[in-house]
Amino acid sequence: MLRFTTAGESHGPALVSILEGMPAGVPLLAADIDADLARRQQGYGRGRRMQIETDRIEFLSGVRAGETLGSPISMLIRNSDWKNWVEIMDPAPRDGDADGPRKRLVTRVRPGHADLTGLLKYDRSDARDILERASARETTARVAAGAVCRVLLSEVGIRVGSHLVHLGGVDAARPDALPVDINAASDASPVRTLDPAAEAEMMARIDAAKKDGNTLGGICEVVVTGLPVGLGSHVSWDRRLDGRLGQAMLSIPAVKGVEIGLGFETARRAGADVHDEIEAAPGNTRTGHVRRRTNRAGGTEGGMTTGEPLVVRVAMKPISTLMRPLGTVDVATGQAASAVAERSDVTAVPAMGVIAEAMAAYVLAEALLEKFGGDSLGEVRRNLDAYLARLDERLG
Ligand code: EPS
Repeated sequence: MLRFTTAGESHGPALVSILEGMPAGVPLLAADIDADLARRQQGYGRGRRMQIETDRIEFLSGVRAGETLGSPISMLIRNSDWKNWVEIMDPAPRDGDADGPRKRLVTRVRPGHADLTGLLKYDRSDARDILERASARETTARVAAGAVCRVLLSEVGIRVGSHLVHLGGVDAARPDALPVDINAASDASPVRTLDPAAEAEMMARIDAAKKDGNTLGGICEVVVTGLPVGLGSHVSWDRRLDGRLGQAMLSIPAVKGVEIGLGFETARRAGADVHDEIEAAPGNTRTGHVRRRTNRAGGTEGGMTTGEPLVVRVAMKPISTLMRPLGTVDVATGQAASAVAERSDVTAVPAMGVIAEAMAAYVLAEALLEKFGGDSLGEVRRNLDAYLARLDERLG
């Protein structure tokens, strides 16, 4: 089984990402991962923190001479901001300090944030004990794990990209034909959209929100091409790929909605305007030598990939740290108060697209290894090739 875990607080010394179950022999350089970390740091509307950090991984295990070993891959990403937070985040008690063991207590909990619920659940009096881990800083470590998965997928011809389709009330027009290299096009936009007119309007909305002390959400679309038919399974609820993608996407901080293909729109249409008619397409091995005339399903049927592009849309709410704070209760006094207004971003939707790519890459790498798994990349390739050869025999 492929699995990963992350550790680390936003203003602690470092983040850690451990990915277990990657086969041996996958070519892997730190630069492959750093490229995705840098992409995640981009995006118009980010705050000052991103100027402090230059995220890079250090391999601690699992890679030798530019190849995976099949052992757990552990990666360290240092927080440059740690040096400014040592006193506040010191793991050792500072009982001798004049203002006690905790500095800069957060008690004016933010509506919409994990602050209040986490504080009650974990029985803490300082919301920093919650917010440091709830922070989207953690997604750096996810992107590191996802970047390794992306390399495995690319070795077998699967490509993961994303672009923004909505930000802060502005819809982007989706081009009829997406570019082959979606990320080369979307990364060139400060808001990672493929619609230049929408880009200008989105940036204007971000400027206005910033001036207003407000924040903005949005929607990204992840598109995966080159998938073979049959990843995931219809046989059990927890093997259905749609459900696994949904869980992965909804686990991203501030994500509130996921659609596959037409998503919610399918409920409004009659069947003839929803289901994708099938026709023969000799030579399309990965779909089983057929083609859908449309791809409203977004690349899955029965919880399995069809071989058509996988299209997943992910909706993010506005960040809950507002510079013009909302009303709350100060948990230290029980009195009405304005929520804490710590440094933050106006929007992080462009970054969320990169994080959603990472989560998709992880889920798909796991499903790939379930079906074609082996201890080495060569064995995975042989298993995949044998399956594709069988598809050629059937309808090819
Ligand atoms: C975040 C608040 C900001 C963001 C941070 C997420 O950080 P800070 O409190 O240090 O200003 O920049 O995002 C990251 C650090 C990151 O790497 O994406 C929050 O409260 O979630």
